[in-house]
Amino acid sequence: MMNPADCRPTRRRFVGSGCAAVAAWAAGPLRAAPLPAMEVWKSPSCGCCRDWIALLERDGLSVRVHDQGNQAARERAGLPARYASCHTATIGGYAIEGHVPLREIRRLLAEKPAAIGLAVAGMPVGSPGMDGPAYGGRLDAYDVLLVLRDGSSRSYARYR
Ligand SMILES: [Cu+2]
Repeated sequence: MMNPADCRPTRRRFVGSGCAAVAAWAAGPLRAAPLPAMEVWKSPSCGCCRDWIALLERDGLSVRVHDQGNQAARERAGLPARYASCHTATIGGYAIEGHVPLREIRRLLAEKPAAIGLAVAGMPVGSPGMDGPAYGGRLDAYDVLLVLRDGSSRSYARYR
């Protein structure tokens, strides 16, 4: 690893590719970076969907909401029904099903795996938008699943 100090601008008009690598390393994959806009499909009456969207907007995400239910959007994304939750979103070419934390959305967009997207199946209490005083501070265990293009999945993050 070269010393980041070596990447200061010099009299030369370009910096070596090693400097780009150092800059990427210094930024880190989880650092807050501008994210693409998100679209969300949900039923008009879904309160926990609204709470999840409010958390994302609070963290600076731009969200466009479609109050048309989410089954068609889930099918369009190619997400098998076993991953179903109350809302389906798209961002940066990926599908996001259910109460997925922003942390894993950022990681997904940084790592860009070959996948359909992320899912938190069902509506586990304690996930973002399913938390707070209304739930008595209960925290159920859940996994954020990375859903691969063949419909299989693997755990991308575990909350315990
Ligand atoms: Cu929900």
